[in-house]
Amino acid sequence: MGHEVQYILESKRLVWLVAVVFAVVIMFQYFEFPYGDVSSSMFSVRRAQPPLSQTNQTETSSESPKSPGNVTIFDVFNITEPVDTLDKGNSIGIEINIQSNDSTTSPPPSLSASLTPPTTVNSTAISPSIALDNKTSKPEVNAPDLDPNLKKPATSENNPALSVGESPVKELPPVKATHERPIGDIVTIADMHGIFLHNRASVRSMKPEWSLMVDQELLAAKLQIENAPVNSNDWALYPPLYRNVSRFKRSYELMEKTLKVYIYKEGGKPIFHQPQAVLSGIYASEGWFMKHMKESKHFVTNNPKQAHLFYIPFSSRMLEEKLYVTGSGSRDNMVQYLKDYIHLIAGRYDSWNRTGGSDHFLVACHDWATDETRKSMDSCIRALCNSDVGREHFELGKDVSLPETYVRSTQNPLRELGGKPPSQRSILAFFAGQMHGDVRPILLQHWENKDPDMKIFQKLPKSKGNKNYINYMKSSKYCICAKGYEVNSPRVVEAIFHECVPVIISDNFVPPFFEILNWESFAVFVEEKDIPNLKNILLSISNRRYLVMQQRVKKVQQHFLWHVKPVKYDIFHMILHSIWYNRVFRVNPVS
Ligand SMILES: *[C@@H]1O[C@H](CO)[C@@H](O)[C@H](O)[C@H]1NC(C)=O
Ligand SMILES: *[C@@H]1O[C@H](CO)[C@@H](O)[C@H](O)[C@H]1NC(C)=O
Ligand SMILES: *[C@@H]1O[C@H](CO)[C@@H](O)[C@H](O)[C@H]1NC(C)=O
Ligand SMILES: *[C@@H]1O[C@H](CO)[C@@H](O)[C@H](O)[C@H]1NC(C)=O
Ligand SMILES: *[C@@H]1O[C@H](CO)[C@@H](O)[C@H](O)[C@H]1NC(C)=O
Ligand SMILES: *[C@@H]1O[C@H](CO)[C@@H](O)[C@H](O)[C@H]1NC(C)=O
Ligand SMILES: CC(=O)N[C@H]1CO[C@H](CO)[C@@H](O)[C@@H]1O
Repeated sequence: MGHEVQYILESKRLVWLVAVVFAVVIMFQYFEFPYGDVSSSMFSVRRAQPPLSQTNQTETSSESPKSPGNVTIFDVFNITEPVDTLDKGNSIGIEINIQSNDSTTSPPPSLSASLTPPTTVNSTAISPSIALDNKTSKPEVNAPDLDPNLKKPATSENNPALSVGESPVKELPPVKATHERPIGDIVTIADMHGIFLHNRASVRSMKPEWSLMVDQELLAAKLQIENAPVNSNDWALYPPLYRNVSRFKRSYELMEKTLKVYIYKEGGKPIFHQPQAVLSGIYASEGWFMKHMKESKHFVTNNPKQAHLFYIPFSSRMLEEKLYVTGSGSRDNMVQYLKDYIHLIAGRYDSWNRTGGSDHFLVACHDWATDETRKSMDSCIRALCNSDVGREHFELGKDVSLPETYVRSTQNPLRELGGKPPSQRSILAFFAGQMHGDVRPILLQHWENKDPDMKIFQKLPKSKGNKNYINYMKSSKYCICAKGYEVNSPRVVEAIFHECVPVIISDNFVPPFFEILNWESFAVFVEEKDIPNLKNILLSISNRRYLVMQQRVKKVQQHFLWHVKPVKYDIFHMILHSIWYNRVFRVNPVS
């Protein structure tokens, strides 16, 4: 009970915080920028709220809000390159959609809350770092028995029947009892922007116990990123995809120039140091990252004193594979294993104690990793697929959302890349998957066999190489990425892989590379409660807007691809970059 009260108090603080950030951003935007990327994304999530009456496109931004009294939705279309399929006369830079005060459209709760500061204003109450969940009690171990057959490694190579995004290994029922959140208490992507900015501005790593050169280098990098030259963009980076392309470009350059990573040698195989074990299936991100990191001559240093980051090279998938006692419902031994490891390296190297672990990182894709690493590695930068900012302890601005990628061919991770051109995408929306979690049954209940435009299925029948599933992805306009047991799903990257616009239905999910990418410019976010309106929401997106998003999906694709040998701006470098970026912005040198 006390816990709940605590929780509600936290929520109020958050709402107020978001209000403050919102107001500041609006003012900033209003006075400084014709089109601020932050505020546009803060608003544009509401695009998903149907029914919206959209005005015709307007040539100028003169219809900016004169007061926050009327909710305005900005939608920035800055098409710097011609989009072949767009009508020629319409290549304007900015499109403004104004949300009418249509009585059927009640303002979304969090938005109206943002606009009306709560009377219980207490700025001292804002906690320095917002981690929404406050699990004071140990997660209750209360797992349904797991089918041992479901625990075989997800090697699609030898199991062609294994369905994309439907790996039986993947979505094991949660071991912990779910922490029920009050209804409606969700963190939307707009809220996430606010939390991120707040944490960025206010949360620092522990001050190092003693100073090293690397601290100065990081500080210098931070200054250079903050003062990144504008208009020196790389042709390979399409500005609308990014929160701030200039900063990203500068930060990426500095990473290439500066970053050194020390990889601990300790740790036995196969849990540590054996990436080959996890190169296919839905946890492949952690395996591929480990492989590329260990093979990198460019980034790896053998001198801990020269390292800006320290990698803890374990696989959360192998941890589960080797240590989880089927049917036990307990993760205690896995948690202990990691704790012992940290104890070992903290005793052997002074690097851990110097910063309390805040320059250490891990990359883990198993659902359980978020919880397993919560205690012993809380100070580390954790790249996690299960990036749940609601139920799990995922700290925006410190932790990194790791893309979950389903790799079918270890030899050729790019097999089946791409999809049909927009004009040949005849299906409005597609989903197929097992009924994991509580969102998918609702999706199916509303849309399975209800509407010919909505291809919403349970698990598809087996087909060789999963052709059936892939063909749907290649020929649909929108691919529905509904959460399973946890917020993450390989569908998000699969959709991008097949050039299908992702529709993310997973409240509290922090999408990959959140620090860098302006997700709302190429993906649609639909709140779980809006599933009944899904079709209207999708139909309310104009064809023009769809074409723009689809083109952006193609442009952002490079950041989500694994290559046998890493290439610039690919997923390996993006993961490393997000870790670097969070390290740089939290640097706290000895004064
Ligand atoms: C809000 O919109 C209404 C109609 O849409 C308009 O009459 C009113 O003047 C607007 N208020 C402000 C402050 O812009
Ligand atoms: C579009 O963005 C480019 C830079 O990204 C800028 O130079 C140009 O003025 C923008 N166009 C519009 C119409 O805002
Ligand atoms: C603000 O909150 C702090 C602690 O929560 C409390 O001590 C203080 O009295 C509050 N101030 C106001 C003005 O509410
Ligand atoms: C989390 O709960 C603990 C114990 O109740 C409390 O001391 C702590 O302040 C809480 N943290 C937040 C952020 O509410
Ligand atoms: C991007 O960041 C640079 C460097 O901090 C800044 O000068 C520029 O105004 C930012 N651009 C936008 C659109 O916020
Ligand atoms: C780091 O701190 C721990 C706990 O204080 C201590 O046991 C350990 O010996 C320290 N490590 C080193 C290398 O001094
Ligand atoms: C180009 C365009 O979308 N025009 C529309 C503007 O709005 C009117 C009424 O809302 C429509 O009838 C036009 O088709």
